[in-house]
Amino acid sequence: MLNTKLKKFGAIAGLSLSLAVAGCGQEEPEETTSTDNSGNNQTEESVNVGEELEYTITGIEPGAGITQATENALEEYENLEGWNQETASTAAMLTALGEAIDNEEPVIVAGWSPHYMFAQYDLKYLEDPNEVYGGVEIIKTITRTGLQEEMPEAYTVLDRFHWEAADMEQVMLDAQEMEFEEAAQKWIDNNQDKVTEWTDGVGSVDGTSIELVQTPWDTERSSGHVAKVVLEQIGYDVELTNVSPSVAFKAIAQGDGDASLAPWMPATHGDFYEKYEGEFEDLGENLKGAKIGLVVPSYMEIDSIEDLKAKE
Ligand code: PBE
Repeated sequence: MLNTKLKKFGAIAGLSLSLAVAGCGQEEPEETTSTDNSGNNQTEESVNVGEELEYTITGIEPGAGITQATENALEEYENLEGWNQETASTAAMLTALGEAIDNEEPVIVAGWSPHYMFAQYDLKYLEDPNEVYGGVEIIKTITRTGLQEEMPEAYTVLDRFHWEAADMEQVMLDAQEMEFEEAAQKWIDNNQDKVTEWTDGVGSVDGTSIELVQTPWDTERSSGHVAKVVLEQIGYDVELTNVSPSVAFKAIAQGDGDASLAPWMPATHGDFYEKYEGEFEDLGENLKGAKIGLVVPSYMEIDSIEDLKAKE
């Protein structure tokens, strides 16, 4: 299923489908590119990946769900003994990934899809036999309790809001060249049939304020801005707030925010979901077929987290 979604992205982005397949880690490992005369065989090279990387995985923001998942992976995989995660920002991770690829060097990053990194580079997810990163993730919509009674129009639209990974990817791609608001408007203009399904029979309101809480990644900026524009079309005054995932759940649980389209489940934000369960309303998925995990360039010979070697 994920494969199909990624393939669609490949098609939309006008890029080779093999990129999408590589993104799922199903490509055969490539031949060694090493040309030295040391007689290194593949096994020895895999051993050296840890040394070359100084046993470091390049993570993203400290508050991301995937950052915690990577900490869990470092605990759960015995072969990751002595490894650590370096956190900074998504931008820094993408820079490190791009630089490593420019130099054909090894790199291991915390990655996720939908994301244009899979269209831009030839990448693969490392297999995760312990399922620390879950399998396939979904993205959910949650609201504060009481929203249905107080803002039934918004509630209905948010409840109906669902789209495909390819839709989100289109907004993410366009937002590379324009503001998210414009990219969202463009998607809405091109997908009137879907938007009409969400708004069909919903009455308009007169400037009621509503606050959507999102997390600061392009995936959620996309869904957040599309929801904002659609709600504005029916008369809401929409504020979009960017916070970390834990704060997003807390804000909705406390009623400080009205709704969020940002929770990734079950693995990415499962801990936050459980912490506040019962204090918010779960409107179900708004997107299927997301994924998080450790991502490497396809030219690396490792295929699984278990191929990494513990620090001696
Ligand atoms: N992400 C993108 C977020 C959720 C959306 C996977 C980087 C996270 O890990 O919290």
